[in-house]
Amino acid sequence: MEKTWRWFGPKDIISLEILRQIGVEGIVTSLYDVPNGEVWSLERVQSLQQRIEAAGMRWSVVESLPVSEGIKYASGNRDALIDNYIKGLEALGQCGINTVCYNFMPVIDWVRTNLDYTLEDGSGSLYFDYSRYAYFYVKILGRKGYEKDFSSEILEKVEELDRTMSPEEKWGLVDTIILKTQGFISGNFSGDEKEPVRKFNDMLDLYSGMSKDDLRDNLRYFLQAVMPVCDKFGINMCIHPDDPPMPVFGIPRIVCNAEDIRWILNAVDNFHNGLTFCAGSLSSGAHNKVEEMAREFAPRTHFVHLRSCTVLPSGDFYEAPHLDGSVKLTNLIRIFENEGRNIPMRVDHGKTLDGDRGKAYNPGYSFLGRMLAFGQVSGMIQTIKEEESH
Ligand code: DNO
Repeated sequence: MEKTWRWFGPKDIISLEILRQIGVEGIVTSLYDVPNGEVWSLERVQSLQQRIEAAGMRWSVVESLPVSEGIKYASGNRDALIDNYIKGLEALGQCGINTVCYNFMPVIDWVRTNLDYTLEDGSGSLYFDYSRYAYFYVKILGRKGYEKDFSSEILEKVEELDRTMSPEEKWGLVDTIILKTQGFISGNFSGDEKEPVRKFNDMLDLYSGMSKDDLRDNLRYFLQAVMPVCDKFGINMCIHPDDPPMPVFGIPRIVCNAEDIRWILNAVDNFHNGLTFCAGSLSSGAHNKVEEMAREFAPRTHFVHLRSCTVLPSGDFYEAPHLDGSVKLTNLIRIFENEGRNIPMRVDHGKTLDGDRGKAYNPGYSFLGRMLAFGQVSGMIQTIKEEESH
């Protein structure tokens, strides 16, 4: 596997130089300042690529070339948005950057409710609390029709939270779920959104009445449109699983389990229509047998995120340290090494260690914590490669 690292561009406080020193071979990044839906020009792609190459690495993966909301809900201008996307792929193709990660999660990308959960050793991690998620959905957004999505037990907890949470805690949930986790990923929300709740609700309304099959049709439409340019330049599109892998806020999600992934790969049966195997996202759903899925989908996996979660009986989960968690990363590495395609992998998030606290890192993207995980995973890869060469 190729050892890569998610770097947030020239504004990232982690330098390319230090990444080279810790053994990073390839960079995973994006043109973070190009608004979602606008064209990525050849000049912009080239200039970032040159900067990465000058530091002795290569731009291995784009994460993400974001798919505009209008493509996901099939707005009147979706063909124009797809054309812009294709132009971006052409620019990347001309530069030989051929792994493109994207997602098809409507409105909101990943969801967490606590960005400073303390692990037993005192370091920090990220947590998803089912009742707080439900509280945000029912009481803060004030959506209708939520009853079918929750057990009576969860709904009771929502009422209890409503009685006990302070206004600061309530605002903290908005800040975490919308601003802090969505703000840095070139998605639908910026970190300084003025009316985040209203915007969130307006966007959810765009999907009212949409079924899982409708969303699948829109993904197939998009994939069929981009495959010709992918075939031309050898670009591997790799869809990121939904995180967490379940429908949220009453709208469908279509990359939650093995059956969903099978559907996507078959709907457009082309090697260039592939998967980001994000073990972190998949393992946050107790229904996913992550190792089996890796075995089944390895031939169409073009990018790997290594990490796993600990899921609690309530459905809450937290991001486990890379040596713990429900999935043995060594087993995954063996499966992907077997493909013989030097598939890029990055460690997916890392713990927050003491020296990381107070620094302006994006949630999950600490330096020391990720470096620790990167070192651990590099050791695993090296050992497996050596074993296999015997
Ligand atoms: C969060 C990330 C996601 C991911 C996108 C890919 O940490 O894993 O935001 O980058 O879903 O499109």
